[in-house]
Amino acid sequence: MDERELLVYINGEYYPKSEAKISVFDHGLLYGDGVFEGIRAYNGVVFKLKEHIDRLYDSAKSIMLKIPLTKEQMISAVLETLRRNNLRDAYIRLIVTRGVGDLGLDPRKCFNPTVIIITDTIKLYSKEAKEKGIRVMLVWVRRNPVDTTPHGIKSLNYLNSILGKIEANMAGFDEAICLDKNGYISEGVGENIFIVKCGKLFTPPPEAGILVGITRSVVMHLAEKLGYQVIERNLTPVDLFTADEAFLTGTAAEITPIAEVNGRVIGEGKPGPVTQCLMKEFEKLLGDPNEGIPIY
Ligand code: PXG
Repeated sequence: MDERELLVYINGEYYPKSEAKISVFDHGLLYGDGVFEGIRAYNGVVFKLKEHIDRLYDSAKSIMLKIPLTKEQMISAVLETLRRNNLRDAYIRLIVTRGVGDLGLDPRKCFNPTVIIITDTIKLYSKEAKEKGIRVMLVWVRRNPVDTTPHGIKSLNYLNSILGKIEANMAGFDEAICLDKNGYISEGVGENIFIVKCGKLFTPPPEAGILVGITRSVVMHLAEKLGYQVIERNLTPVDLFTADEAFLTGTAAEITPIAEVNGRVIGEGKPGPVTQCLMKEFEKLLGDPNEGIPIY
């Protein structure tokens, strides 16, 4: 074993990255039958860890997957994985699959869920994206409606997002924005969206097929604390084209300004004052022990 290799938690054991493997009969692989969370640690504090764990267990409950650890045990396992890897700033991927079964899709054949905790050091969005804003594209693929495989369950089925991402990649855009089945703005492929109009914030409601992001909730509270009105309502593509400002939120994206949508310049084509103010205030929360759980 290479001593510098990161350790990955699988079902209570720690494996060096190159030996961290699961069965090809795992239904997470065969059917996307499982749930996950993407979490970050900043300066020794896992940001909103409890909220992410709650969402993981809610996702698991929705698909009738019983996680074989209590929430407290799961939190301890995440912190222990970070400590074993000596990480203070990290990206954490927590995955629970249905586990090993046979080649039929019946989940009753899977007796032991697979629990995986990966901790790594990836930088997810560029400094330039934050400073200049990104160019996004409204894509043809509609967000899964709430009565299909909804994004409210953070499951291993991300093909809907990947199709959106491919369209944006092919057309040379930085990110994709998806519409819901009624043609309203839903979300990015792994981010929520906000617009600013006349000093008020607007963001699509859960009915638009979104994942109710933890960053979205943090930003909504932050904005209200700063005196901005925040309104959850359906937004049309025209609302987005004509916004004064727009930005994405997410664990990876944090707050990322949008400069352009399908060729329409948003506002001045650079991060606007409300977005900049929120970015600055958001930054202050990162690494604050009151905003998460300390690793050490
Ligand atoms: N919508 C979807 C569909 C997501 O997957 C968000 C919104 C934002 O939610 P949070 O809770 O993170 O504010 C997500 C989150 C990645 C990556 O590697 C994606 C997410 C989280 C972390 C990493 O692309 N998606």
